[in-house]
Amino acid sequence: MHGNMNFKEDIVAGLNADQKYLPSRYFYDAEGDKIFQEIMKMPEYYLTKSEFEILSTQAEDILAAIKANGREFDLVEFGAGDGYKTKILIEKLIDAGAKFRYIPIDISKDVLINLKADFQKLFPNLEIRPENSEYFQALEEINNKSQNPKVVLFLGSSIGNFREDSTVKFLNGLNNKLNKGDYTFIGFDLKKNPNIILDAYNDKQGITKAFNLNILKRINGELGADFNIADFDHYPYYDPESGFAKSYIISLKKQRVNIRDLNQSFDFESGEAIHTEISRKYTTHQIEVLFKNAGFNVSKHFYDSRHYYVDTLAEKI
Ligand code: AVI
Repeated sequence: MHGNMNFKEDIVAGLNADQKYLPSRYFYDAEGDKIFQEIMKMPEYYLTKSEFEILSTQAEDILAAIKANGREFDLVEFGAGDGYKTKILIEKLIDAGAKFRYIPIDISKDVLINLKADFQKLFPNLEIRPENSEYFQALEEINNKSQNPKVVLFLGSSIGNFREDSTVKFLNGLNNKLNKGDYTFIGFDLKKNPNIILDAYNDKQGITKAFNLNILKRINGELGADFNIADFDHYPYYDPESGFAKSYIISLKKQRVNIRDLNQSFDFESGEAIHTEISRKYTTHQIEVLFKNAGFNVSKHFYDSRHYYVDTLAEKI
């Protein structure tokens, strides 16, 4: 994920704040990754299904909009993960006759090793050049090594997990590392019936609850804390005005938690909330303003058939 990975410092800062918070990027340890796979399969979690539909049915249109004109391009992916959605896009792009190299970027070496092995089996003729570094640093490396035009993928509505200032910083930073005529292709979750959105973060089986509370388990395991997970609940909330879906962890009683490696204990009131995640939902207009302010020209929006989700292709001008 994006940003510095300073687990201990970030946990200290978050739990000492007046309004306690824990950054959602720490959801994703091995267990969190597994739970997220389960989330993507849930009937309520429409985001993955919507994006999958877009990539599998509109790859030819996406390729046409990229205007590569038969030139080879570098398909760069931020936070590739297991490549579940990228697989379908790559398959369809190959079918449509696109010439490209695939450059997945991830800060996890393991992710890249698995991804490369997996994709090489599936696409033996595809050139795969993983970059194991921070996103923008990797773009610099790519610029040094390749003259090809770039298409930078940032799928899955991951951009929705950034705070507003980080979103602007991210798009400006991305623009800065691209050359004129390069593209970015970013997945955004759209505003829709708030009940549909809330259900996606409040599944009946409790999978999202386990995902949210996993961060406490992680603090127990990595920093020697004694959070009793059963004394905390998951509370998702969606505000249709701002488009912010927020997740909280709620303390179910007045309690004190010790974190051995910090030499500190933390008090929780009964009902006290720890903010863990934001998942922002956008209108098409808001997306256009975001891109315009960061120096991009929106080429095309690719919607799923229900208009729940959009992948927007934008060109650096
Ligand atoms: C990874 N990210 C886009 C997911 C989301 O929808 O914000 C993470 C997630 N949180 C709860 N469910 C899924």
